[in-house]
Amino acid sequence: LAKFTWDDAYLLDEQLTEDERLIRDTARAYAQEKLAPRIHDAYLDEKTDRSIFNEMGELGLLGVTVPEEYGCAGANYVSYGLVAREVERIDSGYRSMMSVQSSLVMYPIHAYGSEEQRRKYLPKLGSGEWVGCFGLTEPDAGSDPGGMKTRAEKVADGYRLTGSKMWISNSPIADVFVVWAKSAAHDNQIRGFILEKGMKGLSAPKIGGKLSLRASITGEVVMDGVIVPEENLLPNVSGLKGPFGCLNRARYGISWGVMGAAEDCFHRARQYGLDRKQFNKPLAQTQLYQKKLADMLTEITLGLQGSLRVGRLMDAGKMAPEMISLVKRNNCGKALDIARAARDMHGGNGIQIEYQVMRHAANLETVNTYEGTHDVHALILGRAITGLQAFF
Ligand code: TGC
Ligand code: FAD
Repeated sequence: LAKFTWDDAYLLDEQLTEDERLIRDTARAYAQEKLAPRIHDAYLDEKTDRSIFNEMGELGLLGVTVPEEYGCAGANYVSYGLVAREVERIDSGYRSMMSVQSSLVMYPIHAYGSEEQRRKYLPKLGSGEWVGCFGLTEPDAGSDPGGMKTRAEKVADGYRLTGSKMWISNSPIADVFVVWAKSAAHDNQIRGFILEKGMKGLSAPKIGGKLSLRASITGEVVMDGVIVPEENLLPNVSGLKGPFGCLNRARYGISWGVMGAAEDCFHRARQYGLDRKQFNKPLAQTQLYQKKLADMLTEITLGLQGSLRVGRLMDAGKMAPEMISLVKRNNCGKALDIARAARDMHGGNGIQIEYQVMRHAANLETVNTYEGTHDVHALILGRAITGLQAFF
């Protein structure tokens, strides 16, 4: 009989290639040594450390799936997921910074951009010299991005963009803005545009007062007649499938990331239960405590296997978006449950920043909402199951 390993129940490690383990180990060492010591203050002070992009870039952790000819790692989607898991083990906000840059900014420039755009933007985004953001959501168009009001009108040599985007990760510190707008010159189809900091009429005020994801800066993107040159239009995609193609990658990464946060909560709850005694015995020696730990381990193990399977299918070119909805929805919901349970299992200490679990729980509230809410992914799956769409 094999020996059971409580922290890797289905031997995930063994299912990875040598290269995947190498990237995972790089991300883990960085996250533990450089990110973990910063999160306490960053979270309490609501401060985003810009240099994290440079550090991640130096280690090749930005745009890991973008080919090497653009200065990136050219790794597979399983590797990308493993990076997300290690970074989010520390904090969902740090993973957010990484995944927006990788999946929502570098991916569309690589997948839909011209060769000139790729050469101009990808190396600097990959190194962290430039920070990117992705503007899809608007104040009145969240779950329904097709209802966006941002408009692009044709003008001499380019387009004039007018509108505003809401809840945009990284925007106040961004150099590069991938923005989606309805373009009058293209039958009102949604098109992608690359905007740059400093363009006249472009601003990105910070959204303050967040009680979640406080280490990752979020803002608006306000476009007051911004003139964008023709060469900044993403030429190779049109319609909602453009932004959704990016979201597929980011949502998949999130499915791994949230399992990292859940693992951190599970490990902390286990250790807390072993260390703390009530009624003359460790909390971990009570049936209720053990049941909670068993539930956590079960969901984490199954969730990670689900993400690995979807990653393998993506790498084999066999991904359907519904596969991603399933694992994004399941893993976010389960991670949130696990973080809330871990908070409870820490008793009063659970509300303290030092014990980390309430920070994860607060973060996971956002992660369960962004990139398609838990319920929106249920409706995507419901549509695939029944052939009937229930959005409107
Ligand atoms: P629908 O009619 O379903 O589709 C319109 C067109 O898009 C295509 N499509 C996809 N293509 C690729 N991948 C997918 N996942 C796709 N889903 C749809 C579809 O084939 C169609 O193409 P065509 O050629 O026929 O026009 O569109 P709908 O308007 O009915 O959509 C409904 C719904 C709910 C599925 C969709 O709007 C949705 O997913 N809403 C959620 C919005 C969302 O996820 N927003 C995320 C914003 S970005 C963000 O949150 C970043 S946070 C990141 C961080 O900080 O980490
Ligand atoms: P709504 O769409 O108004 O939803 C509110 C509630 O109604 C939810 O429970 C939802 O499930 C439910 N609902 C909606 N439609 C239906 C329906 N048809 N049937 C049943 N229930 C429904 N966006 C970007 O473009 N780029 C970013 O970088 C980005 N970063 C973000 C960072 C943070 C911190 C946050 C909080 C959000 C971010 N977002 C970003 C926006 C995010 O994607 C949206 O918040 C999300 O898609 C939900 O949209 P909404 O907030 O407008 O909620």
